[in-house]
This record gives sequence, structure tokens and C-alpha cells, in this order.
Amino acid sequence: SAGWLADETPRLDSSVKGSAFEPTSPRATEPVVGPERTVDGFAKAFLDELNFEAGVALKRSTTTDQYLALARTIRGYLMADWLRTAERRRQNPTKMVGYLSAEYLLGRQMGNSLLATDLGDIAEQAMTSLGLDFNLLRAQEIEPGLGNGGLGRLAACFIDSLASMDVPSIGYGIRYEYGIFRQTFEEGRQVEVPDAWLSLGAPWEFPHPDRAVQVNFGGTTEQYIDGDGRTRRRWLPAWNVQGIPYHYMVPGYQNGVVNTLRLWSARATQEFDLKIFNSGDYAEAVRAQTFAENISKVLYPEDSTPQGRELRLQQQYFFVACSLKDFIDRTLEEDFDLTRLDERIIFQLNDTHPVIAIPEMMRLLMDEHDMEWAAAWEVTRKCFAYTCHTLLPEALEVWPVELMTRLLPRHMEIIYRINEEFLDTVREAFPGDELRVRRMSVIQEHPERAVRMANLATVAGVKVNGVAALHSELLRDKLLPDFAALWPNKFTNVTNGVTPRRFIRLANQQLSTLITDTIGPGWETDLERLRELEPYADDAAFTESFRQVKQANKDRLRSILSQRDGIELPEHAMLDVMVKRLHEYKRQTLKLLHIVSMYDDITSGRVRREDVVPRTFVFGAKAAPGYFMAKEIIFLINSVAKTIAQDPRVTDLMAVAFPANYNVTLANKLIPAADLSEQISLAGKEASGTGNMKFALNGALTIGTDDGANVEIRELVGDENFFLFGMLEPEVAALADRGYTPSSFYESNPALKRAIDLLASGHFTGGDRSLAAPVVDDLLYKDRFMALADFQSYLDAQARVDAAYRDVDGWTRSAVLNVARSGFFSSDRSMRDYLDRIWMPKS
Ligand code: T68
Repeated sequence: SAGWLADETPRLDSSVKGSAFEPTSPRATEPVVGPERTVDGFAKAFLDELNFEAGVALKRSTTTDQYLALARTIRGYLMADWLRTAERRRQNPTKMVGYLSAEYLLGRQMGNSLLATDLGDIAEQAMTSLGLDFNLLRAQEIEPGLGNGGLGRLAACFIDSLASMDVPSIGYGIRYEYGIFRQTFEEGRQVEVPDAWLSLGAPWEFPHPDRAVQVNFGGTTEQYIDGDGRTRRRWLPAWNVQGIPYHYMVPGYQNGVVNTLRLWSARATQEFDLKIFNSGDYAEAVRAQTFAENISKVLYPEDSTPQGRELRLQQQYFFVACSLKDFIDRTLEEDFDLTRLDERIIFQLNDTHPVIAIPEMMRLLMDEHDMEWAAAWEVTRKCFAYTCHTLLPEALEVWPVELMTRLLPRHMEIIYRINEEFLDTVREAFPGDELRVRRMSVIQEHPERAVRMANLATVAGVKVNGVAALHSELLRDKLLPDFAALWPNKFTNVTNGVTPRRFIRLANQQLSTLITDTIGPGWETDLERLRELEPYADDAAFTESFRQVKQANKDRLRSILSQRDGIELPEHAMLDVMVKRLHEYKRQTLKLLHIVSMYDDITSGRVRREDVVPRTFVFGAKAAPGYFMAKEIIFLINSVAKTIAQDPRVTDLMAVAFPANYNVTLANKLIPAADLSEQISLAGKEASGTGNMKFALNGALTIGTDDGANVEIRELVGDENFFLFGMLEPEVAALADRGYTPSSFYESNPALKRAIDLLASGHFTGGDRSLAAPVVDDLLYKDRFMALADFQSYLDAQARVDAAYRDVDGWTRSAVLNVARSGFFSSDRSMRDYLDRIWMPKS
């Protein structure tokens, strides 16, 4: 199915002097033909890669050689579609979506590429025909962990959906040399190891050093008179770096579409080090190069508390400046009228991290493309929309004016002017209300002068959206109420989603087969069709197969954890899973209190052993390296896990597993095996959650608070198929207003008191009470996220879980209904909502 393609004729980048990049002369069309889609064709392509690209003979090759050749072979099959997609978009320019995200938590690429091309069977047979172990080769891949958690994984799901829906779009981000750290445990404590994901080679990426873009920093600004006698301002930067684009293929699901993810890597500019080098200081020249390349060196591992670090702002500006320039100079048609830029692009800002793109766009249009302020502002404010992912005030980014002025002086001027005009609007709408003006200002005065990035995004964005219905309401009414009063129509909701390709098809092949056998193919791109499974919730043959699939997934997980971590799990037990970043608001400690309480009930004989429903608890969580309390909680979970494993009174009834380094790869093995999904954040704190969706789609039942997307999950799957507990958000707010004293819950609840006392006693920490004290004391005297207030309700809900699990048929029925009714949570639906509400609204 080869097509004929015009050769690509990129334009010269004038910004990089001495670039080797020259426009090629337009040649005639040339065929792009992928390798033959047969076992022999695949094997031949593989050997060609191994022999002629890597220069290795098969019988001398290492597993790594073979993995790399396999990856390159697979991507060879995507190449024709990739070029064809790009050419089709170039021939028919329309409005595009530019997704700007500092994080993409992609997960392994090989499985996804095989699924997209439907080459899995051919590839496996080809490897077998060469005497190679296909699964061993697949297991070699180190996933690109270029994100922290939900936000980064959301971006990855979104670009997958955009490709699968053939939406003209491009993802822009940063190619971190080190992604999220690899977590290890030493004596139960988290130790971070650098993630050298590029160390084996990078078969999925296409570097384009020839298309480098220059990014400036520092210096000053000045006024000058231009050729037409106009007074203008310009930036005199002090230093610069180059951004090298690395292209990644983003294949749609078996639809011949391959979009592009463009990640930027920082490199010292030639001028930069040459100047110093010529002065004779070789060592200094090398140091300078390191300085420049630091910008894309490492992903910041903080997922909720911005540290206001200079390098982080450099990262943000770096990738955004590269991306806007790339779009305007390379992607947009030549000589396109920039006053109509919004007819060609809408940039979606994934949280505030890329918000510096707004003043950058103004600078580009005015300083480099000669536009006046008014015209530039008119179009800029149509080209951006902002997604907020949090409700924690401390997670909102602010950048000190001092830092912003030092690093981006021209942008600071532009921000001041945006703010001045904005505050005039506020004063006009609310005369005499200076308190409101202060609250809404893009610049905060206290505790230090700083730029509020969320306010800037809200002022300039066409729309502001939250990521689940409840979150969008709270965002509008509690986080940004003044903005909602001024611009009620700016606020909207788009509930998050997850890609069914990776999180059902790839992760749960057996369930996928069962679904296809039952309702026919096509549900992967039309997930509401899972509804057709509903009648089968009462079908004996179907439910029996469904149970078998779950059991097979559990067996597989047991063997994976045994091999990977040396964790031996009991064969028949409810699998109760809590996987997500470690954060106090997510309340891993509440889960721990339940476990300790169950342990205490059994060991003290308070419950009869035969009344206990055996459970295996699985945790997966990374803590930000500087987050003290999160690390103490990890230590305590590991301590409890170890004590339980060594206590013969309970080992037949409970086990706790905390495999290290929870990541996308592990998620794909864990989620399909789960019976129970723990989504137990304090109501009003989890913006959405997306793990919750993945579990429901894989037939786990949720125990959860009325928070984030849990609200929508419960509405859809039905109350009777969801275990709700805990305070509602208004109750949380009311309790906080009344003044919350956790110790009063401890004093008045015997079960809670026993659990906390046992934790505090040192029983789980080798007799050393001090080791449990940081967590216990915080719970008793602070408990910012009210775990103790929700404890009893949580225990009651867990009792309902036990009862439900004893009814095997009833449980399976609920699990099937969870799958059947969760089609709404496809990220394809999220993309449709973004298109309808934000990117391409009809009106
Ligand atoms: C998550 N946010 C939300 N942030 O917590 C989660 N933050 O409820 C939601 O489902 C998800 O976003 C997708 O919308 C994050 O994951 C970060 O990772 C992060 C990273 C750096 C700075 C701030």
C-alpha cells in the first residue's frame, strides 16, 4: 500500500548561523514503500537493520543489538504512513492543535507500535524463525519516563487519541536526558537512581540537529527607532542555546495516520563556546557547553509543589520558544498572514508550565514580525487555551519578578503591559473594588513580587478548563471565582480520559479478546460500544470467561512480581491496589490504617479467621525526592509489609506488596489484575485521577471518595457497583471552617485508636517507636487531609467490599458492569470534547 510522496522541502533556518541545513532542491516525487508485511519480509528487514545499520552479525549479536534492530524494523513499517500523513497535512493546511506539555509519560513504544501496525503476530513469528525470544527482546525496552504522573500520562493518552482520530496536531515538549528517577528501596526507604533511558540507544527517535532553533536568555531591553521612524522596543539577550528537535512517531490505531511528537533537546550554540574557546580557555568552553545542555538534562521530579527554580523556568521557556518558532517558521505555510494565526493553530497549555508561551507569542509577533501591540494581542488571545490540573493552592506556579526580569526581561515588560490593560478591564467592570484588582492581578505583591502563571493563562486564554466535572466547578467557584465573575463563559470542563489502546488492548489482551468475541471488533475506537456488554453481566458463560481472564491476569502478576521483586503473593486473595504518586492528599496513610486495623483484628482475635476475606494489598508510588513526609510514609508501608510477611498468624489472610519503581510498564501489568481500585483522596483535592478510569475499564471495582472523576465513574457504573465513603467536598470545607482536630477522632474511635497505637508502638519498626513517629504525629496533630475524619466511613465501606466479594457472582456482575459503563472515559471522548468546546467550537 505504498503511496507517492513529494519530497519534503524544508526552509532554511536563518536563526542558526553556519547551519549545515540547506534547502534541498525540490525533486520529483519518490515512492515510500515499507517492508513487506510477511514473516519473511519482516525477518529480512530485521536482518538488514542488524547487519547493515548496526553492523552486527546475528550470531554475534547481543540482546540489546537485537532489541534495537527489532525496534528499527517496526518503525520502518510506520515510516510511509508518517511521511504520507505529514504530506497530506501540508497539502491541505487547516487549523491544528499544538499540545504544549512539559511532560509526556509515554510508556514503552514497541508494543504500541506493533498494535498500531497490527504486526504483532508477524513480528513474533519472524523472531521465532530466527531463533530469537520475542518477549525477551520486548522486555529490553526502557520506557521513556518523561513525566511525573497523571499530567504527563494524560498528554501521552491525548496524542494517541489525536492520531487515532486523525486530528491535525502536534505535540511539543522536552527531551529530558534523564526522566523520572528510578525508585529503589534500601531498608524500606526510597533511594532515587538516575533514569538513563537513553543508555541502550534511542531507536524510536529521529534527531534533527540540522533543524536547530536558537533560544535567547538574559540581557536587557532597549528602545529604538525602526526604519519607518516608529519607536519600538527590543531585546538584547546575553546568551543563547540551540534547541535540537527530536521527532517521535505517534501512530494512530490501525488507521494509517502517524502524527509527530517533537521534543526539544538543548545544545550549546556554536558562537557560545567558540568565543570562549578562541580566548584560549578550553575548560571554560566545555563548562559553558555543559551549562547550556543542563536545560534539558533532567525532569523535575516534583509533581505538586513548584520550587521556583531558575533552571525550571529555563526549561519552560526553552521548549516553548522552540515550539512557537518551529510552528511559525516551519509548519505554517510560508507568508501566512499572522493576524489570522488563530485559523491555523490553537495551543493547548498543559497546566501552567508552558504559559510563558503567551508573552513569547506577543514578542514574536511584535519584535520579529513587526506587528503592533493591539493586533498582536488580538490574535494571541485566540491562540491559547489553558488546562488546570490541580486544586491545591500551593501547586499554582508563581515566578519571582526578579528572576523573570533577569532571565526574560522582554517578557516581563510584556507581562506588565498585559496586566495593566487587564486591570483596566477589571476596574471598569468592578469600579472601586481594589481588593478584587489585587486578587486578580497577574503580579502578586506578597510574600514577594511574582508572576501568577495561572492568572496570566486565564487572562489570555480562550478557555480555561478543569479535568473532571467536580474539579471544573471548584476551579471556577473556589480557585478563580473573580475571573469567573468577569468572564463566566471562559470556564468549561473536559473530563479526562485514557487511551483504550494501551490500557485495554495492550495491557489486557485476554479481556480484549473476550470483548471482541462478544460484541465484535471496533470498540477500541468507539468505546461507548462497551455498553453492548451489559446484557452479558448476567450471562453464565460470559461471566465465567470474565472471571477466568481476571484470574489469569492475577496469576501473571504474581509471577511478574516474583521475578521482578522476589515478592511471593498468595494465590487466591482479593487484589486490592493503590498505585499513584505518593502524596498526603491522596491518603496512602488511610489505606495503611485500614491494613493495620485488619491485622490488629486478626491477631487480637477480634474477628474469627473464617470471617476474614483474604486480601493482597499492592502499593505503587514514587515520592518527590525532597518530600519528607511522603518518604516517611513509604518507609512505614514497607515496614508494615515486612512485619505482616513475617507474622505466621496472618500470612494466610493478608499480604502487602510494594514493588519499587511504579511506572507505565508496571501499571500495564498491575491494573488488569486488580479486583479493587483504591481512589481515596480527600474530597475536593484530586482534580480528576486517571488511574481510577483504567481500573474500572479493566473490571476492578472502586472504593473511593466523592472526588475528581470518581464522581462521574460512580454516576456511570451505578451506586451499587461502587463503594463510596467519606465526607463530601462541602462537608470537608465546613469541617475545615469549624476547625479540624484529628485527635478528637482518635480519642472517640476505638478501632482508630487501636490502629494508630499499634503503628506508634514500634511493632512494625523493630520496636523503635521513633521510626513511626513522623507519620503518626502528623496524623494526630495535623492531618491536613483529614484521614482520621474519614477513617470510620472507610472501614465501613471496606466491610461492604468484603461482603460483596464473598458473593462471587454478584462481584463479577459488578465488575462486568464497570467495564460496560466506562466507555465514556476513553481519551477519544476527551479529545472530542476539547474539539467541540475549546479548539473548534461550532458557534
Ligand atoms: C494530575 N496532576 C492530577 N501533576 O493530580 C490528577 N504538577 O488528578 C489528574 O488526573 C492528572 O493531573 C491529569 O489531569 C499531575 O499529575 C503533575 O504531575 C505535576 C508535575 C509538575 C508540576 C506540577
